[in-house]
Amino acid sequence: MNSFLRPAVPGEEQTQDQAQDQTRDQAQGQAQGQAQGQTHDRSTVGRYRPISTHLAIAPPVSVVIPAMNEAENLPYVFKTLPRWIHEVVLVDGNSTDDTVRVARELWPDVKVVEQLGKGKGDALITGFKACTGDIIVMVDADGSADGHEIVSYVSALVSGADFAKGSRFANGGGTDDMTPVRKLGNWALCTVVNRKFGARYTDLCYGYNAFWRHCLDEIDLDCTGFEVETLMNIRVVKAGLRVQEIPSHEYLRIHGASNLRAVRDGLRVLRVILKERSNRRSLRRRPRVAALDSRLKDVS
Ligand SMILES: Nc1nc2c(ncn2[C@@H]2O[C@H](COP(=O)(O)OP(=O)(O)O)[C@@H](O)[C@H]2O)c(=O)[nH]1
Ligand SMILES: [Mg+2]
Repeated sequence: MNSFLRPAVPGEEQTQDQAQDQTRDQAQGQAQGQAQGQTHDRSTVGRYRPISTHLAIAPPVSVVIPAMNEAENLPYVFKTLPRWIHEVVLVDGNSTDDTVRVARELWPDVKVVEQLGKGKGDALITGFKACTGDIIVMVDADGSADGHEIVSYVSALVSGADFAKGSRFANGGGTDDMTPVRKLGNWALCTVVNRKFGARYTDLCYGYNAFWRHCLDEIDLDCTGFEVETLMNIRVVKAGLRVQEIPSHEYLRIHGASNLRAVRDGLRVLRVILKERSNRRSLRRRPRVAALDSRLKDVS
Protein backbone atom coordinates (compact mmCIF):
# COMPACT_ATOMS: atom_id res chain seq x y z
CA MET A 1 0.00 0.00 0.00
CA ASN A 2 1.49 3.29 -1.07
CA SER A 3 0.60 5.89 1.55
CA PHE A 4 1.54 8.82 -0.57
CA LEU A 5 -0.69 8.51 -3.60
CA ARG A 6 -2.45 11.58 -4.96
CA PRO A 7 -6.19 11.24 -4.23
CA ALA A 8 -7.73 9.60 -7.27
CA VAL A 9 -9.92 11.55 -9.65
CA PRO A 10 -13.42 10.07 -9.75
CA GLY A 11 -13.84 7.86 -12.78
CA GLU A 12 -10.11 7.28 -13.09
CA GLU A 13 -7.77 4.70 -11.59
CA GLN A 14 -10.19 1.86 -12.16
CA THR A 15 -7.36 -0.62 -12.12
CA GLN A 16 -6.09 0.59 -8.78
CA ASP A 17 -9.57 0.19 -7.34
CA GLN A 18 -9.88 -3.29 -8.74
CA ALA A 19 -6.48 -4.17 -7.34
CA GLN A 20 -7.60 -2.92 -3.93
CA ASP A 21 -10.74 -5.03 -4.09
CA GLN A 22 -8.66 -8.07 -5.01
CA THR A 23 -6.20 -7.35 -2.22
CA ARG A 24 -9.09 -7.00 0.19
CA ASP A 25 -10.61 -10.29 -0.88
CA GLN A 26 -7.26 -12.05 -0.52
CA ALA A 27 -6.72 -10.48 2.88
CA GLN A 28 -10.20 -11.55 3.96
CA GLY A 29 -9.47 -15.10 2.93
CA GLN A 30 -6.15 -15.07 4.75
CA ALA A 31 -7.60 -13.54 7.89
CA GLN A 32 -10.46 -16.04 7.95
CA GLY A 33 -8.00 -18.86 7.37
CA GLN A 34 -5.87 -17.65 10.23
CA ALA A 35 -8.83 -17.13 12.51
CA GLN A 36 -9.97 -20.68 11.83
CA GLY A 37 -6.48 -22.07 12.38
CA GLN A 38 -5.49 -24.19 15.33
CA THR A 39 -3.62 -21.48 17.17
CA HIS A 40 -6.58 -19.07 17.46
CA ASP A 41 -9.60 -19.17 19.70
CA ARG A 42 -12.69 -19.84 17.55
CA SER A 43 -14.63 -17.11 19.39
CA THR A 44 -12.63 -14.50 17.45
CA VAL A 45 -13.80 -15.76 14.04
CA GLY A 46 -15.59 -13.01 12.12
CA ARG A 47 -14.57 -10.24 14.50
CA TYR A 48 -11.64 -9.10 12.42
CA ARG A 49 -11.85 -7.02 9.28
CA PRO A 50 -8.86 -7.00 6.94
CA ILE A 51 -7.44 -3.54 6.33
CA SER A 52 -4.40 -4.63 4.32
CA THR A 53 -2.82 -7.84 3.11
CA HIS A 54 -1.00 -8.15 6.44
CA LEU A 55 -3.40 -6.77 9.00
CA ALA A 56 -6.95 -7.46 10.18
CA ILE A 57 -8.42 -5.44 13.05
CA ALA A 58 -11.34 -5.80 15.43
CA PRO A 59 -12.13 -2.17 16.45
CA PRO A 60 -14.62 -0.29 14.26
CA VAL A 61 -13.19 2.87 12.68
CA SER A 62 -15.21 6.10 12.33
CA VAL A 63 -14.12 8.87 9.99
CA VAL A 64 -15.17 12.44 10.82
CA ILE A 65 -15.23 14.98 8.01
CA PRO A 66 -15.87 18.66 8.81
CA ALA A 67 -17.21 20.28 5.67
CA MET A 68 -18.30 23.77 4.79
CA ASN A 69 -19.16 24.29 1.13
CA GLU A 70 -17.05 21.40 -0.13
CA ALA A 71 -19.48 19.82 -2.62
CA GLU A 72 -16.96 19.98 -5.45
CA ASN A 73 -14.20 18.38 -3.38
CA LEU A 74 -16.16 15.56 -1.78
CA PRO A 75 -15.92 13.18 -4.79
CA TYR A 76 -12.14 13.22 -4.42
CA VAL A 77 -12.32 12.71 -0.67
CA PHE A 78 -14.77 9.79 -0.69
CA LYS A 79 -12.97 8.12 -3.58
CA THR A 80 -9.92 7.48 -1.41
CA LEU A 81 -11.74 6.29 1.74
CA PRO A 82 -11.22 2.58 2.40
CA ARG A 83 -14.39 0.52 2.29
CA TRP A 84 -13.59 -1.30 5.51
CA ILE A 85 -14.34 1.77 7.65
CA HIS A 86 -17.30 1.39 9.95
CA GLU A 87 -18.92 4.81 9.41
CA VAL A 88 -18.43 8.26 7.94
CA VAL A 89 -19.70 11.22 9.96
CA LEU A 90 -19.90 14.42 7.92
CA VAL A 91 -20.36 17.60 9.96
CA ASP A 92 -21.98 20.20 7.80
CA GLY A 93 -21.13 23.81 8.66
CA ASN A 94 -24.36 25.26 7.25
CA SER A 95 -23.13 24.84 3.70
CA THR A 96 -24.91 26.87 1.05
CA ASP A 97 -23.85 24.53 -1.75
CA ASP A 98 -24.75 20.86 -2.33
CA THR A 99 -22.33 19.44 0.25
CA VAL A 100 -24.94 17.30 2.01
CA ARG A 101 -26.64 16.01 -1.14
CA VAL A 102 -23.32 15.11 -2.76
CA ALA A 103 -22.12 13.34 0.40
CA ARG A 104 -25.30 11.24 0.52
CA GLU A 105 -24.96 10.35 -3.14
CA LEU A 106 -21.33 9.30 -2.78
CA TRP A 107 -21.67 7.40 0.50
CA PRO A 108 -25.31 6.40 1.05
CA ASP A 109 -24.69 5.39 4.68
CA VAL A 110 -23.03 8.68 5.60
CA LYS A 111 -24.18 10.11 8.92
CA VAL A 112 -24.77 13.83 8.37
CA VAL A 113 -24.67 16.01 11.46
CA GLU A 114 -25.68 19.65 11.28
CA GLN A 115 -23.36 21.93 13.16
CA LEU A 116 -25.11 24.30 15.57
CA GLY A 117 -22.11 26.53 16.38
CA LYS A 118 -19.35 27.89 14.16
CA GLY A 119 -15.76 26.95 13.34
CA LYS A 120 -13.77 23.80 12.57
CA GLY A 121 -13.20 23.03 16.26
CA ASP A 122 -16.90 23.18 16.98
CA ALA A 123 -17.55 20.95 13.94
CA LEU A 124 -15.06 18.31 15.07
CA ILE A 125 -16.33 18.23 18.64
CA THR A 126 -19.87 17.78 17.28
CA GLY A 127 -18.66 15.01 14.96
CA PHE A 128 -16.75 13.15 17.66
CA LYS A 129 -19.91 12.97 19.78
CA ALA A 130 -21.77 11.34 16.89
CA CYS A 131 -19.16 8.62 16.33
CA THR A 132 -19.82 5.05 17.41
CA GLY A 133 -16.44 3.55 16.45
CA ASP A 134 -13.60 2.75 18.86
CA ILE A 135 -11.13 4.53 16.59
CA ILE A 136 -11.82 8.01 15.23
CA VAL A 137 -10.04 9.49 12.20
CA MET A 138 -10.22 13.20 11.28
CA VAL A 139 -10.19 13.91 7.53
CA ASP A 140 -10.57 17.31 5.84
CA ALA A 141 -13.11 17.68 3.05
CA ASP A 142 -11.06 19.85 0.70
CA GLY A 143 -9.29 16.98 -1.09
CA SER A 144 -5.99 17.64 0.71
CA ALA A 145 -6.00 14.36 2.65
CA ASP A 146 -5.49 10.97 1.07
CA GLY A 147 -7.77 8.34 2.60
CA HIS A 148 -5.30 5.61 1.62
CA GLU A 149 -3.16 6.82 4.52
CA ILE A 150 -5.81 5.84 7.09
CA VAL A 151 -4.35 2.35 7.24
CA SER A 152 -1.05 3.81 8.54
CA TYR A 153 -2.84 5.71 11.29
CA VAL A 154 -4.94 2.73 12.31
CA SER A 155 -1.91 0.42 12.27
CA ALA A 156 -0.13 2.70 14.74
CA LEU A 157 -3.17 2.72 17.03
CA VAL A 158 -3.67 -1.04 17.06
CA SER A 159 0.06 -1.41 17.68
CA GLY A 160 -0.10 0.53 20.95
CA ALA A 161 -0.38 4.27 20.27
CA ASP A 162 -3.24 6.23 21.84
CA PHE A 163 -3.03 9.10 19.38
CA ALA A 164 -1.72 8.90 15.79
CA LYS A 165 -0.75 12.40 14.80
CA GLY A 166 -0.24 13.25 11.14
CA SER A 167 2.91 15.14 10.26
CA ARG A 168 3.79 16.83 7.00
CA PHE A 169 7.36 17.35 8.18
CA ALA A 170 8.23 13.88 9.43
CA ASN A 171 10.32 11.77 7.06
CA GLY A 172 8.05 10.68 4.23
CA GLY A 173 5.51 13.46 4.74
CA GLY A 174 5.02 16.62 2.70
CA THR A 175 2.75 19.48 1.79
CA ASP A 176 1.63 21.17 -1.42
CA ASP A 177 -0.84 23.39 0.37
CA MET A 178 1.18 25.63 2.72
CA THR A 179 2.41 29.10 1.91
CA PRO A 180 5.88 30.06 3.22
CA VAL A 181 4.19 32.25 5.87
CA ARG A 182 2.09 29.34 7.11
CA LYS A 183 5.14 27.07 7.16
CA LEU A 184 7.09 29.58 9.21
CA GLY A 185 4.22 30.17 11.62
CA ASN A 186 3.62 26.44 12.05
CA TRP A 187 7.30 25.81 12.70
CA ALA A 188 7.53 28.64 15.28
CA LEU A 189 4.39 27.54 17.13
CA CYS A 190 5.51 23.90 17.02
CA THR A 191 8.88 24.88 18.52
CA VAL A 192 7.12 26.72 21.36
CA VAL A 193 4.90 23.72 22.08
CA ASN A 194 7.88 21.36 22.10
CA ARG A 195 9.78 23.59 24.52
CA LYS A 196 6.88 24.33 26.83
CA PHE A 197 5.28 20.91 26.99
CA GLY A 198 8.20 18.56 26.42
CA ALA A 199 6.80 17.27 23.13
CA ARG A 200 8.88 16.21 20.13
CA TYR A 201 6.51 17.14 17.35
CA THR A 202 7.59 17.91 13.81
CA ASP A 203 4.22 19.48 12.92
CA LEU A 204 1.52 21.25 14.91
CA CYS A 205 -1.41 22.70 12.97
CA TYR A 206 -2.45 19.71 10.88
CA GLY A 207 -5.92 18.26 10.68
CA TYR A 208 -5.21 14.63 9.74
CA ASN A 209 -5.08 12.64 12.99
CA ALA A 210 -6.59 9.51 14.49
CA PHE A 211 -7.10 8.31 18.04
CA TRP A 212 -8.83 5.83 20.31
CA ARG A 213 -12.17 7.12 21.54
CA HIS A 214 -10.97 7.02 25.19
CA CYS A 215 -8.65 9.97 24.41
CA LEU A 216 -11.67 12.27 24.24
CA ASP A 217 -12.37 11.75 27.95
CA GLU A 218 -8.81 12.70 28.76
CA ILE A 219 -8.46 15.80 26.58
CA ASP A 220 -11.92 17.26 27.14
CA LEU A 221 -11.98 19.58 24.10
CA ASP A 222 -13.41 23.07 24.51
CA CYS A 223 -12.65 25.35 21.58
CA THR A 224 -14.30 26.44 18.37
CA GLY A 225 -11.80 27.35 15.65
CA PHE A 226 -8.72 26.11 13.82
CA GLU A 227 -6.82 26.03 17.14
CA VAL A 228 -8.50 22.68 17.79
CA GLU A 229 -5.60 20.63 16.42
CA THR A 230 -3.09 22.47 18.60
CA LEU A 231 -5.29 22.01 21.64
CA MET A 232 -5.51 18.27 20.97
CA ASN A 233 -1.76 17.99 20.45
CA ILE A 234 -1.03 19.78 23.71
CA ARG A 235 -3.59 17.97 25.79
CA VAL A 236 -2.54 14.49 24.68
CA VAL A 237 0.96 15.28 25.91
CA LYS A 238 -0.35 16.75 29.17
CA ALA A 239 -2.46 13.64 29.70
CA GLY A 240 0.57 11.40 29.21
CA LEU A 241 -0.96 9.61 26.23
CA ARG A 242 1.22 7.70 23.81
CA VAL A 243 1.54 9.79 20.64
CA GLN A 244 2.99 8.48 17.40
CA GLU A 245 3.61 10.74 14.42
CA ILE A 246 2.52 9.42 11.04
CA PRO A 247 4.20 10.89 7.93
CA SER A 248 1.44 12.36 5.81
CA HIS A 249 1.24 14.23 2.54
CA GLU A 250 -1.08 17.22 2.36
CA TYR A 251 -2.21 17.83 -1.21
CA LEU A 252 -3.42 21.07 -2.65
CA ARG A 253 -7.03 21.96 -1.84
CA ILE A 254 -8.77 21.08 -5.12
CA HIS A 255 -11.59 23.65 -5.38
CA GLY A 256 -12.27 26.79 -3.38
CA ALA A 257 -10.12 28.69 -0.90
CA SER A 258 -8.92 27.92 2.61
CA ASN A 259 -11.08 29.20 5.44
CA LEU A 260 -7.98 29.74 7.58
CA ARG A 261 -6.53 33.21 8.01
CA ALA A 262 -2.88 32.94 8.92
CA VAL A 263 -2.59 35.91 11.29
CA ARG A 264 -6.00 35.68 12.96
CA ASP A 265 -5.81 31.92 13.43
CA GLY A 266 -2.11 31.97 14.31
CA LEU A 267 -2.92 34.31 17.17
CA ARG A 268 -5.73 32.02 18.31
CA VAL A 269 -3.27 29.12 18.35
CA LEU A 270 -0.77 31.17 20.35
CA ARG A 271 -3.46 32.10 22.85
CA VAL A 272 -4.30 28.41 23.32
CA ILE A 273 -0.63 27.57 23.90
CA LEU A 274 -0.26 30.29 26.55
CA LYS A 275 -3.51 29.33 28.24
CA GLU A 276 -2.59 25.66 28.37
CA ARG A 277 0.81 26.57 29.76
CA SER A 278 -0.63 28.64 32.59
CA ASN A 279 -3.32 26.08 33.27
CA ARG A 280 -1.39 23.22 34.80
CA ARG A 281 -4.36 21.37 36.25
CA SER A 282 -3.82 18.40 33.97
CA LEU A 283 -0.75 16.22 33.58
CA ARG A 284 -3.01 13.38 34.63
CA ARG A 285 -0.53 10.66 33.82
CA ARG A 286 -2.34 7.34 33.57
CA PRO A 287 -0.72 4.12 34.64
CA ARG A 288 0.09 2.66 31.22
CA VAL A 289 -0.17 -0.94 32.34
CA ALA A 290 -3.77 -0.46 33.48
CA ALA A 291 -4.69 1.12 30.14
CA LEU A 292 -3.10 -1.72 28.21
CA ASP A 293 -4.73 -4.32 30.43
CA SER A 294 -8.19 -2.93 29.77
CA ARG A 295 -7.57 -3.00 26.03
CA LEU A 296 -6.24 -6.54 26.08
CA LYS A 297 -9.33 -7.67 27.99
CA ASP A 298 -11.38 -6.75 24.91
CA VAL A 299 -9.51 -9.17 22.69
CA SER A 300 -9.24 -12.10 25.08
N1 LIG B 1 -18.32 22.06 9.46
C1 LIG B 1 -17.35 22.98 9.33
N2 LIG B 1 -16.24 22.69 8.64
C2 LIG B 1 -15.28 23.64 8.54
C3 LIG B 1 -15.39 24.91 9.13
N3 LIG B 1 -14.25 25.61 8.86
C4 LIG B 1 -13.48 24.81 8.09
N4 LIG B 1 -14.09 23.61 7.91
C5 LIG B 1 -13.60 22.44 7.19
O1 LIG B 1 -12.35 22.09 7.76
C6 LIG B 1 -11.49 21.58 6.74
C7 LIG B 1 -10.19 22.39 6.73
O2 LIG B 1 -10.48 23.71 6.38
P1 LIG B 1 -9.64 24.55 5.33
O3 LIG B 1 -10.45 25.75 4.97
O4 LIG B 1 -9.21 23.67 4.20
O5 LIG B 1 -8.39 25.02 6.18
P2 LIG B 1 -6.86 24.66 5.99
O6 LIG B 1 -6.80 23.20 5.61
O7 LIG B 1 -6.24 24.95 7.30
O8 LIG B 1 -6.38 25.56 4.88
C8 LIG B 1 -12.27 21.67 5.44
O9 LIG B 1 -12.85 20.41 5.20
C9 LIG B 1 -13.34 22.72 5.73
O10 LIG B 1 -14.50 22.54 4.95
C10 LIG B 1 -16.60 25.19 9.87
O11 LIG B 1 -16.79 26.27 10.44
N5 LIG B 1 -17.53 24.19 9.94
MG1 LIG C 1 -7.30 22.60 3.70
